[in-house]
Amino acid sequence: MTWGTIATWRMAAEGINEASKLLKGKGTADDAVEKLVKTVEANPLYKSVGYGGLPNEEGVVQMDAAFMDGDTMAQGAVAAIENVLHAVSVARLLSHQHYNSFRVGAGATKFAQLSGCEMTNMLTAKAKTEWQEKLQKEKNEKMSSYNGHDTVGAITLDQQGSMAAATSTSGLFMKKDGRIGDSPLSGSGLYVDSEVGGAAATGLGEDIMKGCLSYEIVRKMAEGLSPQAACDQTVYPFVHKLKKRYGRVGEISLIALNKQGQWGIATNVEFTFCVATSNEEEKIFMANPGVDDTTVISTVRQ
Ligand code: SD4
Repeated sequence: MTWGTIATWRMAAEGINEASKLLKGKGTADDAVEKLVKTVEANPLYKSVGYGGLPNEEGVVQMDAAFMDGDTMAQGAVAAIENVLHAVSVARLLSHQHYNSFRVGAGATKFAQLSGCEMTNMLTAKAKTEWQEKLQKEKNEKMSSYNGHDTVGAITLDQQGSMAAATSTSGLFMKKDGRIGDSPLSGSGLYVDSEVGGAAATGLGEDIMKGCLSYEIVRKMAEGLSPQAACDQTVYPFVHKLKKRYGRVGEISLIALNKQGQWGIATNVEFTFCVATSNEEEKIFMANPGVDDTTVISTVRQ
């Protein structure tokens, strides 16, 4: 039976491996996507997700995460949550609630605590040093704060035909206190419908939100486009539109998977991502914007 999973950035490779094991063994898309994202969150080497994530301007790690079940359309999300090891699991718990399913700041952190989620100081010594150095540099050089950011976004399809999507990020390094990106927002950071497919985003949240790009890709797949065509025909026209009408555009990369296990991707910067399906071995790929609004994809040597 068909199964598949795709996730943003090469940092998801280990998570893709974990999710694949579950999906091969007839595990659920929901469990697989949570496991995938948790694997990235737990790794202190990744500076933009979970433990070891870089903090905001005030030295506090504030995370955004979301979870969506493509069968029921149930969604849960947290934003600017602090001191919780697995923000994605908090989002999944919230997705079981009809009310109060998207919580921010202290309320989100309180919910995690009361639900028995593992709480920990997410600021590692390494991330703190990097933050202090950045503060110093900014004082001296007046640099732009907005760099050092990669969200893990993932989509899964299980052998029963169910799909799920999830995201998790510590957002932009040196962001303002309480700044929230696209990652926890339905339709922007992620969207999935088991009868069609799913999509997830990474890049500059402020710009991704302007286009509700994940929803738009799923909508185009529902009209019959392949995941690749849906990504190309959503991301590149939107990048041109923003350049023309807003004057500039940040980094935008989207991944998609449909219910047949086919995948697609579009990006306006060099971007790595990981895929495994019942037809294809686990692989890390690199994508670049090509000519005529297409995407050039190559395999990364592992
Ligand atoms: C955000 N989209 O908070 C996230 C950051 C990110 O690659 O994905 N960067 O805006």
